[in-house]
Formats: sequence, C-alpha cells, structure tokens
Amino acid sequence: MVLSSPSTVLPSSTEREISRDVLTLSRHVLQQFESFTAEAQDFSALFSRIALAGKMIARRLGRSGLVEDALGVTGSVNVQGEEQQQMDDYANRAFIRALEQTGLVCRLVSEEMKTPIRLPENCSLSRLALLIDPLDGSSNIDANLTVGSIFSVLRPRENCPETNNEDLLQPGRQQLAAGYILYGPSTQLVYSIGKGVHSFTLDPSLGEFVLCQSCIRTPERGSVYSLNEGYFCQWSEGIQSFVRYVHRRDGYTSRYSGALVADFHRILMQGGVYLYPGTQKKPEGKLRLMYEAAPLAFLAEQAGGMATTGTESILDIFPQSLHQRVPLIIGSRENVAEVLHCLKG
Ligand code: P6P
Repeated sequence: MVLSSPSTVLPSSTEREISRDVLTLSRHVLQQFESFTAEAQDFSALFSRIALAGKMIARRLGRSGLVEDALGVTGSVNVQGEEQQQMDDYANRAFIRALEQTGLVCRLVSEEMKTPIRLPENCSLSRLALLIDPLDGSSNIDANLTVGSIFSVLRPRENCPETNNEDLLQPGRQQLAAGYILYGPSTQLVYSIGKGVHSFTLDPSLGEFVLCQSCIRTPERGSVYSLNEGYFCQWSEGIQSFVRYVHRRDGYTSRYSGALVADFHRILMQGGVYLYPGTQKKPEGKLRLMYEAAPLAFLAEQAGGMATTGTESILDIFPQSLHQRVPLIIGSRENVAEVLHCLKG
C-alpha cells in the first residue's frame, strides 16, 4: 500500500508538536553523525541504553518516598570512602543492567566500583568504555533535592597494555562523547559528541527524551558563583581573594546546591563559575577527573566556556588513575578568568 503524503495540511502548532516529538535522542545522535554507518548506529543505540538507565533512575527517584530501599544509606562505603546511599547502588546497577549484553561497551568504570566491570565477561577490550558517576550529589536525595548522573565515552588507546586499564587513562580531550542526566523538576539529558551541546527533556507520556535545545552556548559572563564557602579557611590565598572579590563586587550572587550536575547546569545555561578547589588537607579537591570533571569540561568547552584546575586545562590532564581527583574551576570564560587572575595574586 503506497502511503500518499497527508492531503490535509495540519495546523502549524500540531505540525510543530509532531516535529518536536519525533526528534528523539537516538535520532538526534544519528543526525550528529550525518550518516547511518555502523559506528553512528552503535552510538545511537548506546545513547538509548544510557537514556534507559536514566529513565529507570528518574522513575525510582520520583517514588523514593514510597518504595522501600530507595532512601537512606546501604551501610557500606564506596571506593571513595564515602557513605553509599541506597540510590547510589540502584543507579549503578541500572547502568550495568542497561548496558550488559548489548555489545556496545566493553567496560564500565563507575564511582561506585573500585575496578571496571566487563560487559559481558568475554567482550573484546577494544570496544568502547563508559565511565560514570551513576548518581552525583546523592546526599541530596533524602532531602528531595536535585541529583544527576554523569557519563563519558572513551575509545581504549591502541597498543597499550590492558592490565590495570591503562588503555583508558587518556586526557579528557580524547573523549568521544560526554553528558549528564539531571533529575530535577523535569528530567533532562545533556550531551555532546564534539559537535555542540544539546539538551533533551524526558516526556514521560512518550517515554522518550525529546530535543529541547540545540547548540547551547554558555554566556561569556554570568552573575552566579558556586562553591561551598564552609571551607573558606582551608582554601589557598588565591581562592580566598576571589571570594572576597565577589563579596565586594556588585553583580555576583551565590548559588550552591550540593550537586555538581545541578550547579553546573545552571552555569551552562545562565553563565557564571563553579569551583571545587583543593584544600590544605585535600590539595587535589574532592571531584573525580575521569567521570566528573572531564565530561563536564568537555561540555563546557563545547559550549564556549572553560574548565581548569587553576593551573592547567582539565581536558589536557593525563590521568594517573581511574579515580583520580582534581580541583575544578568551570564555567563562563570571563568568570573563570577572574578566578585565575586572583590565583595569580
Ligand atoms: P561538599 C557530591 O558529593 C559532590 O561530588 C558534588 O556533586 C558536589 O558539588 C560536591 O560533592 C559537594 O561537596 O563538600 O560541598 O558537600
């Protein structure tokens, strides 16, 4: 049966609604590759599985006050020495189950696991690797506040020993893709494969992430500075001088949610700067390079912003270990430049 083109012309608002609803994440990824090659289809399928994990996590978060074992702690400590929340464990399992037996990625590196997990056991190590913080800011959950998942996609380095996963230790500039899922008033997925930053909103009635903004640009300057001033006395003189500067200067406002993804998303959209500096006790800071700072730095640069440790670009750092920590200063170019100026004294 040959379907003729619709004879009736739909009202433009209806046509716009249809066009919006069909621009789903998987189709957008294919468009980004401008091809239907096997690699493009693999990436599209990979993003569909990441999206599935996100939908599972969003669903459980939405019911966390109603289902057992969704709130509170598991009683164990994760590889970072932090108390593991029930939802940390659930989110980690959701990513594992969504990605196993797909053949799309071979290794999953996670904040919640000391060593990467093979998906499945016998897959070729040459396949892509996914690095995740499955639930960032999870201490916010019991207070019903925003949290997020962060992901990064790497191609293992060739001619590199696979022992100790050295083939995954590569600068963030080598990432094939990076993004995050923000579990807020709406659930949003933001990603880049190096061709701009694009955001999608989960439409629960469709069960699809639908494009809501493409080619996001971070303003050159913003009014927000985001850092935990409770550590003021432990920071370097340079960071302290930046904080004193924004206290004196009109036009700055403080926003800090306790969830990196939420604070970064605000800055990506509205401009400003997020800082998690090192302290005297922890000069490397708290945030992890490979599955927190590097993927967000990739997005920041793709959106016209920048990300630095204070002395070097986040994306240029050659990791020494999978769970390495780094200080992070990320956001609008002019705001980050002001921090760097203060650091230089
Ligand atoms: P602090 C959450 O644990 C996290 O990794 C980020 O999401 C967040 O920005 C930061 O740590 C909060 O840490 O020390 O300010 O509570």
